[in-house]
Amino acid sequence: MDGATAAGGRSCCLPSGGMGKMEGANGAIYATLTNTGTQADALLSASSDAAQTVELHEVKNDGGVMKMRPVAKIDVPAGGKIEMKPGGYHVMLLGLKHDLKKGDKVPVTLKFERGGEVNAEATVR
Ligand SMILES: [Cu+2]
Repeated sequence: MDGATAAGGRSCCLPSGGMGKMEGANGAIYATLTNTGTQADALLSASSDAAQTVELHEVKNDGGVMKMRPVAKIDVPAGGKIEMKPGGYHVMLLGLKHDLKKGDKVPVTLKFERGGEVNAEATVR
């Protein structure tokens, strides 16, 4: 895995400030998942000491309103890659235990169906 980055400190995966109560408590990690194998894999879950709860989320356009929702897994096709980005898939950090500043490193463990656990570090941008 490469290119893990995090945007912390606010409800960053919402397109606008619609959920003020979340501000300062949540963050999202945008990672690029690359599958160099010949069999499909899937990201099943993620965990991090930096937050109370970590979920896999996607953002869907629901009747013109962008909403994020948890997903059970994120499929990564054989030889393919998934680029998480604002407005798409992200690893949601709910209830950050510390304020995150730009440049801070957030450890995250990603658990894959085939690949097992992968430790990564996300840099707050
Ligand atoms: Cu989210």
